[in-house]
Amino acid sequence: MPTKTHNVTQTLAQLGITRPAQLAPLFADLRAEFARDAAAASDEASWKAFRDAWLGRRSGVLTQVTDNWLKPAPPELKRAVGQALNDLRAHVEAEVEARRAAVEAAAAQAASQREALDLSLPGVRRPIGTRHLIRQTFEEIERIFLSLGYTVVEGPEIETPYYNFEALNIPEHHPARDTMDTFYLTMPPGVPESGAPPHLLRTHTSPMQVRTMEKQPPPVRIIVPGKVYRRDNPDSTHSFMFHQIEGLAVDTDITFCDFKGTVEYFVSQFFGPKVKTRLRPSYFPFTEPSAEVDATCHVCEGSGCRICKFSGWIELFGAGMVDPAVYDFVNYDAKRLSGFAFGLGVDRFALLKYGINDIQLFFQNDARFLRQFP
Ligand code: 2NL
Repeated sequence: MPTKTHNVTQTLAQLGITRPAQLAPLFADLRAEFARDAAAASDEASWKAFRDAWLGRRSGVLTQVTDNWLKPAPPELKRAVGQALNDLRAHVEAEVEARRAAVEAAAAQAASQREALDLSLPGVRRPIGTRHLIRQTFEEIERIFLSLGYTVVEGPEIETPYYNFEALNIPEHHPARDTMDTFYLTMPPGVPESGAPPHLLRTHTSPMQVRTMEKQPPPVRIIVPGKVYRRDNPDSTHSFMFHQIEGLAVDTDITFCDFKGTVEYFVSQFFGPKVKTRLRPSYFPFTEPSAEVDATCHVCEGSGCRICKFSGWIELFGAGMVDPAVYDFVNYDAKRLSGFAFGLGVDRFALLKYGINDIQLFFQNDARFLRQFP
């Protein structure tokens, strides 16, 4: 900042100046010093010090020139000193302001450089996931039934024995319960519901079909996708949790022909037009008659291979005409109504369609497996 070398602390008399002509070099020196100070004011802090040093009311250079040079000047110098001081003041004020603008502009320029976006940098690529193959298979099946006028219904995975078993014509001690053993949730002692029949994890999505019939009058055309549970040990074809879609169509004039036609249409839409179906007699407590739906082996097209154990056929799912006993549970008129129902394993459908040999792959979430089904 302003060096102490300038002589503004002395009067003109002390400086030996007596004639107006001597003033020019004196003020020229001051301007030269001012120019050096101005050049050094390169940021906001040094600019403020520079401004105060020259324009400060108390002890700025201009104040000192006024107090020490102008005020005590003899009459013959006063006019010339006043004139020179005015010129100097105008110059200093203009230059201080110009420096302020320059310092601000430099700061803004530095900031914009610091904060500049480098548009040539590569972006952050976030890998976009895909729907799990089970989800994709759900959607493929749902799309086929939606095109036939069915509605998709979902419901709870925790159910009561009534909706999972009794209302489906599976009373306690019925042997069908052995193949549908599941997980029971016992309420801790003290919880209001303890002592009441325990809740369980549903073994099929049929409970939601029962609930739908309880709520709405016929006709009914629904499919119910969802997670189901069984007390199974995991292996390449079993899991204690798997995925099911059940279907139900109930109306006043639904026949076995409607059942067969729907099944054939669905299978050919899902597996392709080459695949043929057959119905094999079976048994479920909730359908009568009951059937297993088989399809010609998609690998050998029916000629026999290792996949179909040389039978030419692959078992797809179970189905049948709804047992009248089920209608009684939901207060439907069993004499007037008829319908069919089916239940299929989504995991099994995905295994068959995509040639996968281990159901556990669906639950391990190994990206190397999942990425094969984008
Ligand atoms: C299977 C195949 C099936 C049903 C599920 C059903 C539902 C109602 C009434 C009658 Cl509300 N049936 N569902 C029918 C046949 C087969 O699932 O292998 N289940 C053990």
